Amino acid sequence: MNILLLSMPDSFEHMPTIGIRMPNGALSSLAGNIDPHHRVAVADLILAQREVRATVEQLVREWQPDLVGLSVMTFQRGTALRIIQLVRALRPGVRCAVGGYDPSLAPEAYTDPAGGVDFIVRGEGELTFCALVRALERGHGLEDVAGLSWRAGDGFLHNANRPVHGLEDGAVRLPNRDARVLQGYTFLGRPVDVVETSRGCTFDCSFCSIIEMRGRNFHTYAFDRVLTDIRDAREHGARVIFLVDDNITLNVPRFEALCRAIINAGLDHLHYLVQAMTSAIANHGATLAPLMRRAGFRYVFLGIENILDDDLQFLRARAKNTLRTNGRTDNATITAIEHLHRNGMYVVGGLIVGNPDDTRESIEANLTFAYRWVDYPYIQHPTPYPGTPMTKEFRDRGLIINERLEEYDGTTAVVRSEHLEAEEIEFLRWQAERWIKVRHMRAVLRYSPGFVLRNWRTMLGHTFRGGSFWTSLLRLEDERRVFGRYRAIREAERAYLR
Ligand code: B12
Ligand code: SF4
Repeated sequence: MNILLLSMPDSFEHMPTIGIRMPNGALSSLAGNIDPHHRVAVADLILAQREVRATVEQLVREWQPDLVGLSVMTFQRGTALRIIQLVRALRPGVRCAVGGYDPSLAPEAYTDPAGGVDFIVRGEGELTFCALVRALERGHGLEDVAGLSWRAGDGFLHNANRPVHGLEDGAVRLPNRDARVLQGYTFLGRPVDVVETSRGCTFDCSFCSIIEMRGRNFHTYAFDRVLTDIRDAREHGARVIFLVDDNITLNVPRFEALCRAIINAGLDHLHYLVQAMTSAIANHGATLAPLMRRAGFRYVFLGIENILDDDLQFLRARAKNTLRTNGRTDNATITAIEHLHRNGMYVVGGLIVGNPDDTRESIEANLTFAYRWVDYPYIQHPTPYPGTPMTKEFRDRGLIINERLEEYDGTTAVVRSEHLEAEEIEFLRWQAERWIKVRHMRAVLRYSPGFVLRNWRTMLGHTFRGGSFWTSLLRLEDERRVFGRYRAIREAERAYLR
């Protein structure tokens, strides 16, 4: 069978494609887990963001797919459905499957017969997709494929859920990177790849989709497998590895052992990026942070979420931001950042502003904090993704003001607070964080001089689109007018499939 797997081209504000284009880890993992006699191609459309139509046309012509699979986040839903229409027009007999967070958490959005979706893979995909492909190939019924929803006539049947898979038994095989057919993955000019060492998390932050997706659990791959995967990524050209685990810092002794394993395996010449909890770094940073640095970690995404206690309570993120000292508990953020900085790592600061009770002052307190402490801002607005507890609260309080899902990209404020309009919240964030990004360019210059010398104009242009660095610096133009133009540009950018 010919199978074409696609990830969506839609990107968001903090990942300008000039500097960051990551492979989608799900697709290469799916490709590695179907039977090897199938012909499979993986195409990350982020690599062809401005030529989506031409790229899809060419891929369909070249691969003549019998089955197309799309990986979809909520803000990418519209693009995914448009791509399915295009694929169907090009190849009428093709069958289309969708998977990932959005189809798993909002399957009803994909069941309209006009949408063109034949199969929805809910939750973890490797075993379900493999079983689906086998059943299609052999002409078997689909009733027994756990985790699958499928079109039957004009309706959709939803099979039982597939239990979350323990990764320890080796049933999920390594990703197949040879299946990738587009080139150009980059992290600030260095080739990048993604590797998983674990899945799941036992916390229950109210904004996070993961709990609804897979429940509260944590499963790990054996280190041998992880190191083989890293070597494979390196052999495919990667010099930077993003460990995409949901929460690798859930088990700190294991994470420390992983750092040692990376060093002992001689894989510490690569650079690593990772997401971490502030409490884990703050409470264990004295030993963990030096080890991370020795293993090659350079950028750490810290889930700070908010520096104010009331907001942390709303986000249910207090426990993971707690520092314990002599029986006292404090906010862990500054201690965590200090450990990372002392060991030469950059902090990507994940903050969420615009929560229901936020005022101008509470948002400004977070932005000022980010300016003081964070190297690169990853400041977002709370976004009501399907199935999260936070979504229910925003809906119950009547605070959702925008239902256009393509704008649910994290940096468009689609909810207001009790005290501020959504647009004002977004303006405050936009206005503040451009300067943190500009400041970080010096560090990027040290990290990747050639890349910055080639691209600094485009990078600056992206950060200040709608206006310009100089007019903003010298305050030559009304910031609100520039913000209006920025929003118009952003809106136009979202038409990925022209
Ligand atoms: C790593 C990661 C990223 C990386 C992405 C790297 C990459 N290119 O893949 C970065 C940092 C770039 C990123 C950015 C964003 N992310 Co992100 N990210 C994650 C994270 C931590 C892990 C995803 C991952 O790779 N897992 C490993 C793979 C193997 O698992 P998987 O993706 O779940 O795929 C499995 C199944 O879903 C399924 N599957 C997936 N696709 C398909 C397709 C088919 C055909 C089939 C059959 C099955 C299938 O099978 C896979 C294997 O089991 C998750 C979850 C979390 N804890 O926060 C969030 C998450 C996916 N991100 C999310 C979001 C919203 C974003 C952003 C918009 C920013 C933001 N607001 O947080 C941006 C947008 C990215 C962009 N395109 O510009 C949301 C999605 C919510 C939703 N309902 O859509 C999540 C769930 C976090 C959350 N907020 O709850 N992200
Ligand atoms: S700690 Fe991270 S992965 Fe776990 S529930 Fe919270 S945001 Fe999600």
